[in-house]
Amino acid sequence: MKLNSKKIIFSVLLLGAFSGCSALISDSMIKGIHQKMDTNQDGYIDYSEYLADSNSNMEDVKSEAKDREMSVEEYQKWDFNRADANRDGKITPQELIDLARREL
Ligand SMILES: [Ca+2]
Ligand SMILES: [Ca+2]
Repeated sequence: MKLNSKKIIFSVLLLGAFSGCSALISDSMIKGIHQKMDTNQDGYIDYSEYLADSNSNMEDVKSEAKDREMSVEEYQKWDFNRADANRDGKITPQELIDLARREL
């Protein structure tokens, strides 16, 4: 399947937990993905947790970064900030749900 821009969050932020069928994503599924990425289970995804997930999908991250003419590092910061709507350095389940609703 060719990735399109609307699938980017799931190809990068959520890949591994998920494969396609964005129309079927429910809030509870997004919460489940959030829980999986929140490895220390404090209720937030911080940048290091995001990076751990992102770095495990490096081939996809590289191609997404290349499409945007960004370095991998720039792309990861941009991608994290996109989800972190209030810029407090932590992604809440609600921020992830809002992002999915916005981008899908
Ligand atoms: Ca956490
Ligand atoms: Ca936040």
